[in-house]
Amino acid sequence: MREKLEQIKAEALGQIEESGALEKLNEIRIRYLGKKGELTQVLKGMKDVAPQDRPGVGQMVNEARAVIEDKLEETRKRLAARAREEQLKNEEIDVTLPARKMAMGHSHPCTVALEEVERIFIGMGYEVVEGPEVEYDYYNFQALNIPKGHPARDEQDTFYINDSIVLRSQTSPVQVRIMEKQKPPIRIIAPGRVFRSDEVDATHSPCFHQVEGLVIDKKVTFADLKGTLDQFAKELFGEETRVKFRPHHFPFTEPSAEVDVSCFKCGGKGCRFCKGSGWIEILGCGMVHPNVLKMSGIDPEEYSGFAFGMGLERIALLKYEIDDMRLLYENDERFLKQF
Ligand code: 2NL
Repeated sequence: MREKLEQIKAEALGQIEESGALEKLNEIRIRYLGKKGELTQVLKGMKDVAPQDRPGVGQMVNEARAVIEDKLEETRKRLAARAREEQLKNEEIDVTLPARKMAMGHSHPCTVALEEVERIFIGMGYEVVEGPEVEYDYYNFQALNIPKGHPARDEQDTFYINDSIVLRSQTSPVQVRIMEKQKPPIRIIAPGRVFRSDEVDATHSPCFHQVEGLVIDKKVTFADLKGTLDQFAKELFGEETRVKFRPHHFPFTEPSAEVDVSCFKCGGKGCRFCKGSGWIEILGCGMVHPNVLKMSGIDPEEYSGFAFGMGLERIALLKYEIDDMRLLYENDERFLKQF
């Protein structure tokens, strides 16, 4: 038995010595130390050993195993170090190669348009305010002179959460909340997401963005409104831009108007972009209705104000000459990275 073990040990050590490759080492480990390996076979033959000799043989097997394991480990380390050295010698790193380009994101065209609008109004002394997207019917409609049963409520095709709560269909409720809280003068813009139950097409989406503005002070007139929006249009579309106020109706302003700007493509002569008219509609506005002031606790005898509202997507589409709103929402990088 002893000779047999010595023989196995010598054989194993010899093979390890000659192995020369890491993969070979594993084969050797299995051959000698594995479940069906040579040393295990010896242990299985223990039943033929005289009982008094068994402890001695067991100890010899363990010693042989330890010696083989040590040799395996030592050889593994040596071979691994050699392989690494080889690799370092053969691999060339060209530090002069140009770096891989980083994929850089940038702002969405709507964000760029919003920041531009904000910059212009902040420059005129306005403050940017935000408010809830889920709103009470009271702030979205009633406080804006749109009582229950008013046709404007159907027109707007609102998402109702329940009888008294809606997804806001405009950002005016943000401004109503400010009027309730803050004594004039008020000079704010309220940008944000709004919701209407519209079918998706080139110019509609059930969720889009608005920027509304509100100014309230003593002796604010329609002339202030005109001057403000004239300045805004010039900053947004260019110094040569002219504005035109067309009479309109909104329940929350009186008088009300829609505002067109002279086409910045053709200068007003008429082209495909402005559909031949020379004008492009950009927003709605008016003098805040006395009922609206009263409901929020502002005395219409003492104060007056103007308000306006624009669709942000519409501004972005115009600015970047995009002809379909859906492109703004599809998040196709090939489209977005053009702006
Ligand atoms: C449009 C027109 C408008 C307003 C919004 C407003 C807000 C308050 C009081 C009075 Cl708190 N008016 N907002 C006024 C006129 C027009 O939006 O076409 N928006 C896309």
